[in-house]
Amino acid sequence: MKERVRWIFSNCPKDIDAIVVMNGEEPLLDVAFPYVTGTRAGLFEGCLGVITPDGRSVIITSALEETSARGGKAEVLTYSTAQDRRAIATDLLRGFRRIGINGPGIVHTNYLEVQRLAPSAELVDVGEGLEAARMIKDREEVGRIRRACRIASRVADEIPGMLRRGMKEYEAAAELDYRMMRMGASGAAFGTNASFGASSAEPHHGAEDIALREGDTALFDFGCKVEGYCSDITRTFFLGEPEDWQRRMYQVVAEAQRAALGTIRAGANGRDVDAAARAVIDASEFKGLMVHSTGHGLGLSVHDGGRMAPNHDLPLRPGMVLTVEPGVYVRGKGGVRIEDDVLITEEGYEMLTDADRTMRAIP
Ligand SMILES: [Mn+2]
Repeated sequence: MKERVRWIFSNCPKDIDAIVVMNGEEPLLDVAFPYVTGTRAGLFEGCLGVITPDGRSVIITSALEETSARGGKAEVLTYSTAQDRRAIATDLLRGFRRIGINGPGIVHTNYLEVQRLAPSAELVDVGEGLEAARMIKDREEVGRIRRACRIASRVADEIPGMLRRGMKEYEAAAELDYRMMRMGASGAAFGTNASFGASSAEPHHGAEDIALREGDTALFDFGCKVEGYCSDITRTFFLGEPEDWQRRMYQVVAEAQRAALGTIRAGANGRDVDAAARAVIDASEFKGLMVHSTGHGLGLSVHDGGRMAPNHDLPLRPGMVLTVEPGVYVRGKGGVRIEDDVLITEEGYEMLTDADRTMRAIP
């Protein structure tokens, strides 16, 4: 944990005396909280996580979550009353002149609370530093993502055998979530997307009361969490023999993904990976129909900082985990996306999701 804490401070302005993270009420939990405290379970609503540049990591918690807190890697200070909590926190924060807070993750009332607990300190938003630190995963983080990717991949491979004509999108989504949890995931990483027919042309469709029909393009974008860490995969299938345009759409997207993967290595830039994928699509009859970026960072959050997009500077470094997900969307008809998760290495990348990605027609 000391190494993690020092790594965080090395990504933040030099003159920060401490960083304080706080969760709001669920679902307004800050993923920086488990990151800086090393906790795996617990909500810690209203608790304080405090780290200092010497590598110290402390959780101030009530007895309610003391056991969860002790399962993590931080020192635990337990309070019994609100007065007690204030005394412990004030004491811990005393003497700090500049305290970092995670701007994108802290709710307003908690921000005011930190200011009350350390009235003479200046609060500095270190959100960018925390995000930069989180972009590079350590071995333990990669291990959790790897397990989440393995589960999502096995479930992706089960989809062809699971699909039935007339099945509703929400039934398929529920089935995917259930199967991921049966394999040990703590839950879905985000609202599972099962899109049939025209729905598959909406990149962020959810799962609705729409039935699977002959000739449909069926797109599934889903992932799970393992000890807080996410996977994110997309596979697209065809119900019955695909028409020529569907077949072409799949071939072009698959080629775009191969082109993107071919450029990935430490030292490359995310915008060039994006350009490689986009060039394949824009040279085809589907020109201009990839309406999103090629990939994004993945970790404690599904969009964990960093994007591979046009004109977006993202130097790739070993330890980053990114999605590679080109897609083509023909409005009103259907879309194809193929998404995998990769770990950037010195030599290139390691594919973390290994589900079959050949074109599959469901008979
Ligand atoms: Mn996805």
